[in-house]
Amino acid sequence: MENFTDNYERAYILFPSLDNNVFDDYRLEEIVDLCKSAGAVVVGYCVQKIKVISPSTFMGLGKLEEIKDDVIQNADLIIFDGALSPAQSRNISDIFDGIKVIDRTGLILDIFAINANTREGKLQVELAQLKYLYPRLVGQGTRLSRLGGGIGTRGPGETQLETDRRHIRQRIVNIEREIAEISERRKLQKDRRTKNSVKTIALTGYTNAGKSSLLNALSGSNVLVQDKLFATLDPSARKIVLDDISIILIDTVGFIRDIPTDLIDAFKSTLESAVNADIVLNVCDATGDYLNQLEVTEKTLTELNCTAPIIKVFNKADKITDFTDYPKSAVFVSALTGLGLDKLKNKLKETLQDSYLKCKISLPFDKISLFFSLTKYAESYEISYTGDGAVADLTIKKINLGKFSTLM
Ligand SMILES: Nc1nc2c(ncn2[C@@H]2O[C@H](COP(=O)(O)OP(=O)(O)OP(=O)(O)O)[C@@H](O)[C@H]2O)c(=O)[nH]1
Ligand SMILES: [Mg+2]
Repeated sequence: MENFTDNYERAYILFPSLDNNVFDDYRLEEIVDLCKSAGAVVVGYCVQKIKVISPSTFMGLGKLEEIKDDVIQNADLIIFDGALSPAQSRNISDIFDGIKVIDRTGLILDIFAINANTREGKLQVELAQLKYLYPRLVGQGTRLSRLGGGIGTRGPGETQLETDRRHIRQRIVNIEREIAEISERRKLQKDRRTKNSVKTIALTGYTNAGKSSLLNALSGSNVLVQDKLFATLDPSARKIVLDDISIILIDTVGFIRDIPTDLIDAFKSTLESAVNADIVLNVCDATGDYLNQLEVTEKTLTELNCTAPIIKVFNKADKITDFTDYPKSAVFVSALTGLGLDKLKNKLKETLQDSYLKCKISLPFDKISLFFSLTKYAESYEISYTGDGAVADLTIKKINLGKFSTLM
């Protein structure tokens, strides 16, 4: 299927095609890209339509027996594009003479472990891995340590894998505490930004859609861009000025369908600071299966309680010639050629202006203390006292209008 060298692990993909997981070219391309990003080369794949999931091996035994010789001869590991229980993964491994079996979550966690750079990023990945491994350690014996390196073994070291579950629980607690501290520090920074009324715009979206490229194109900087899934793990921020408005652009980790929940949980604090931005961009790859990409990102943003206005940005428009079937509300851009960037900037300015409201409220004396308890929801305010109370000049986000309704 592809040239490879001795440095690559040879992966054979098993793809169970269920009603909610129908096999198509995009899915094949995606799982092949995930393998590549983890440093493996795909030597073959097998798709099986599945009506009833086998509790012991997920896919049918007959099918697995059929490909057995091919897999044993040509592959170093099996990548299963789905979620396996620890027992299923052991049983499949046994059919193929003890070959390493990694499921989709294990594969994604592995890529994250390779790409984490900062202390927080590393902690978040370790947390997700430990939560994933924890139930898998029962009755594993030496199995995990026998794997001897490569995909599925990166991240927490061998010694940690071998220690008992209590140790892991303790480590989870410690990591969670440390992440909370880092997140608290970030919150302080954010409060400072809000005070200085710097606006924030988060670039979220499907992995490899071009979020980092767009950050570079908009800010003239040079953050890492790669044709790899999950190249960005640690959020980076860049300042830009649009007319007179100072804006911080935040690049974030990409999303993917069937993203492991442990991973979203582990990255929650970083992601939350992004989705609390003034505007969130849902960047998708206009050359890919963009409807799925939009949906996955929107679903994840909802799970993260994102309340910011979301702008759909279709990147890689330099490769599109027919724009007819795309959603009407989309903004087309190319981070590569600069196409559409002016339009996007205008849209950002409009949305920023639209999302704020200036108003004047008259406050009788008995409402003044209530007003002060609500000022945390205001972007800025000025109060002047009159004979029968006070008048407040407020700038607030439209979404916070309801908070002040008892005063109006
Ligand atoms: N043709 C074309 N390619 C682009 C464009 N923008 C980005 N790319 C390519 O798409 C790939 C992914 O770009 P990134 O900016 O790393 O994507 P990302 O969304 O940050 O990806 P992750 O951080 O891995 O989630 C790279 O190979 C880019 O060169 C574009 O406008 N047009
Ligand atoms: Mg990126």
